[in-house]
Amino acid sequence: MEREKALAVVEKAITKQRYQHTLGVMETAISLAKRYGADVKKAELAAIFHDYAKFRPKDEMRKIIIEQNMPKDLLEYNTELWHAPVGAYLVEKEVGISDKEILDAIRYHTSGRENMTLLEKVIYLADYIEPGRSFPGVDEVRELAQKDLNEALVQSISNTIAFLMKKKQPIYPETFKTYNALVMKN
Ligand code: DGI
Ligand code: FE
Ligand code: FE
Ligand code: FE
Repeated sequence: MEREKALAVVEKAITKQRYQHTLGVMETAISLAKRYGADVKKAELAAIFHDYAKFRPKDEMRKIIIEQNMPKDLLEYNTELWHAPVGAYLVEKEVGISDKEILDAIRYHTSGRENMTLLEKVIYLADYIEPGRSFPGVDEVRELAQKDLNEALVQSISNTIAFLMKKKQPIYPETFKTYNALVMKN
């Protein structure tokens, strides 16, 4: 699918502000893909659609998680986690993208997972460091992203976990698994 077509589709599904974020993720993902040798076209499409389901009604997302046999523990954790796997499902069903690598990059963009592919890492990181983000510590991750993809990823996941813990939010086990897998490899 061409970029312009993809952007037109996603623009209708999300808010203006989220669309600006999406453009930032797209540019950042393309640049990271070039730097680290990921498929640039797949990175572009995965970035464009990564937050496709962000504004779906919770009831619709809950139904899809149950009916499509997605991990049931998702339902016990923050609803913010849902748009990633539900997005992968809807992008295939409604947009017609069937490339598994692209769909997995969408599916795991919020929690990550053990043994992430290069494309999944690129999308996870692009989502965290796109120019519109202003998390504490994001500039450090931006600098790391120029040097070492895995180092940058560890730092971004560590920041996210620390942020959630500070707010006394539950941490989805997959998020911890992602973190452990990355630090145990280093
Ligand atoms: O959709 P975005 O805002 O671009 O970013 P995202 O999909 O990476 O994350 C969405 C939200 O999910 C963000 O506010 C942090 C939250 N989140 C990520 N991992 C976990 C989590 N929330 C909980 N409770 N547990 C997690 O493991
Ligand atoms: Fe997201
Ligand atoms: Fe993220
Ligand atoms: Fe995002």
